[in-house]
Amino acid sequence: MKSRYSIFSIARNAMNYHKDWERAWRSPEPKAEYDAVIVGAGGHGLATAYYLARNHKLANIAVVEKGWLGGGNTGRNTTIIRSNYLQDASIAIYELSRSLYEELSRELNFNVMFSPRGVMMLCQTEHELRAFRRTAHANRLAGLDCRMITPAEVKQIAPIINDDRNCRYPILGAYYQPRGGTGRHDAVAWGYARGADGYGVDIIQNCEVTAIRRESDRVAGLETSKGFISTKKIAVVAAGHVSTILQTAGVRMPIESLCLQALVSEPIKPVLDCVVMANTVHGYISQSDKGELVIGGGTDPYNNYSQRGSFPALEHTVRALVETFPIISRLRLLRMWGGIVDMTGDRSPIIGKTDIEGLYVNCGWGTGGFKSIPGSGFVFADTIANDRPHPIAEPFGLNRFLEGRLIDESVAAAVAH
Ligand code: FAD
Ligand code: PYC
Repeated sequence: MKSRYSIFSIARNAMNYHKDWERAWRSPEPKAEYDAVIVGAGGHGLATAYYLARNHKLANIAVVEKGWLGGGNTGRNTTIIRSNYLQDASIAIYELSRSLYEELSRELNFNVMFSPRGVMMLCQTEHELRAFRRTAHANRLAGLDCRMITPAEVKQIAPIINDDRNCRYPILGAYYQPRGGTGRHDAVAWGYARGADGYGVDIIQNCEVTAIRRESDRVAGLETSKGFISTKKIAVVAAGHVSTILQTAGVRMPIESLCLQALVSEPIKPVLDCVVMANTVHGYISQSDKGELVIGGGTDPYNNYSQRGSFPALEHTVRALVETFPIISRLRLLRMWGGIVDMTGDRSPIIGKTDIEGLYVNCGWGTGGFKSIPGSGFVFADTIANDRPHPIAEPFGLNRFLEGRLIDESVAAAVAH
């Protein structure tokens, strides 16, 4: 178990000039064998490890990561947390996740800076207004706290919005989820890593999985850059790389990998205290605690494995947002980057078992899986521990593509179309 972070531990460590802090997680070498191995130390992999250890008492487990933990999409996203999806199955998992975020800092004894500052999805066409009214009805029927708001309320909540009725895409209203918001992406990864390590989970960084080894229809272990690791349970949670890893076990995934880019401005004084998504013009914006405006747009229009920003995407996103938020035209940009997102055809995740015994997969969160890290880890751990889908995970099985049971979230996922 880890020693607790508290005001007293800060005071105690201050006495020793902060030289004696315990390491947040160890850096172990892989053992020859584990009960279960998770591939990918992003938020989903780390949360899965944490709940496997905490809820299901499985401690002889490892998370293997080819780079550094949280260095994939988890550390590259724009940190929007909301649960306003359209289909019942999606609302269930995203709201489980959002509600776990409410208590996550306390649960992990690590400040994940969950900030329920409100998420607003602008309606800038009649069609969008109708679509979001429908989502709001579906969400309220499922018990979510949300409402449609008028253009005047939009302006009141976000005064920097252009409310000119004669502009190209005037604000006609918005969908509003008051307890949606943001969190600190790195802290979510670090908090789960520290928590999992405290329960004895080995987190092995700089260890690339090169192949899954099978013995007929069951898994035998993993070939990695640090040697072979024997295990009877493998959970692949590798976002945009999931299809190449599963290919080595002969499993073909219905996933496309694309780069999604984002950027931040120079820090400025507080101008925006909620998250605004403007799906018609294809952009979203919030202000970080450091003062930077965090801005993103849509995915690259072609499949690729690039983790970099590009000028065409920058231009497209900023041009789209400038009309709705005129003040950003005068800002300087600080940096931009990209992450490789894993897109399914119905824009919903895949969580569950494969046809190979002991091989589990959690992916397909695409452009929207930061918000789902706690809920996904919770239900996936239960699925692995009990070798059957958790009821909330069940609709998201891989078999839905064979059975034609798609969970269409191409509109609610907003940036994912
Ligand atoms: P990752 O964090 O990518 O982790 C997968 C890990 O697997 C990586 O660390 C990778 O290095 C590792 N890996 C890959 N191959 C191997 C291998 N062979 N061996 C070992 N390890 C391997 N979601 C939201 O909810 N809200 C947002 O505002 C939001 N904004 C986004 C903005 C951008 C620019 C991007 C790129 C994504 C955004 N997302 C957002 C989506 C979200 O970031 C992802 O869905 C989520 O982080 C996925 O987490 P993960 O743990 O599945 O994947
Ligand atoms: O899913 O809310 C989201 C999102 C915002 C930006 C990228 N994804």
